[in-house]
Amino acid sequence: MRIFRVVKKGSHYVHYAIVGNDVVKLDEDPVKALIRYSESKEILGDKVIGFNLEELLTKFKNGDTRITKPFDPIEVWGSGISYEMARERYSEEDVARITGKTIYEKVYDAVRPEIFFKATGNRCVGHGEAIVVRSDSEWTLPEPELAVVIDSRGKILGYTILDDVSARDLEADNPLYLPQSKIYYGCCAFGPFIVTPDEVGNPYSLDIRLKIMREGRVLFEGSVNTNKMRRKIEEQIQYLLRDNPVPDGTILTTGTAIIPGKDKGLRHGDVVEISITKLGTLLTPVVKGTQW
Ligand code: DO4
Ligand code: MG
Repeated sequence: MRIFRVVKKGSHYVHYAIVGNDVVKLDEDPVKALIRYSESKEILGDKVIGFNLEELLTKFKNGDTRITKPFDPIEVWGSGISYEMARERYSEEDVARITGKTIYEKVYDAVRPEIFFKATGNRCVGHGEAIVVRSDSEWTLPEPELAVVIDSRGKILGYTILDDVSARDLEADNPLYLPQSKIYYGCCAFGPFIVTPDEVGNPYSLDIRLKIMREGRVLFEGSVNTNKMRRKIEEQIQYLLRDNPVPDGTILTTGTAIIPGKDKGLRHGDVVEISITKLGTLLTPVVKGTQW
């Protein structure tokens, strides 16, 4: 099953599920539907005939109906330096060090992973909606990541594409600036779907692709397979939940391995395209700070 959401006439939100070949208008909260599905219970809702999903995915709109983020998570958390490539994060820069190692090398080798608070639902955007470059950042990058939606006990209810947009200049300047680098309006995009584990299969065999488009041209392209993930998702979830209760429908994003360079910082008017096998494509325009 895959879940998505549309907004009609700017304010009326409707959740849908694709179950087999049917589109179903959900009669219940999408997180509850994901939980029911994970317990092999019936999904509550009516079949819809003639739904033009393709138009929503390509044009983001169909009449007065627009696609948006699949739901409003209460909490979004991030895990970092989970791929080997991320160990080198900022190796070209004057990165903070602890006992001779950069903070990234240090966490890569440590037992404890990096887990950080990323966003609340109101700071997230969906497919076709704008991610934001902070007004005080000159170097902001997209971080294309596989994310999981979990219940309060850590069970994986679904997977989604997530962009952990980060003001890398702030983060590089001082580790104490990480929350400002990571958390602000428009710092996180996810969707277009939440896809259940039975449809995804092995989460360690998915291709993640990133494209940054500028003025109709490809500025940057990169890809990685999730088989390169070193901190496994279960381990990340375990640390997230340690002495830290989270609500049903929490999103945990599992880290990036695609790191565009210093000269690839996002600019107003760029478009970021992230695709993950079985999860689809998440397209987001970019706006600069005060203009959102
Ligand atoms: O502190 C750095 C953030 C790490 C991160 O977001 C990632 O590896 O994806
Ligand atoms: Mg990240």
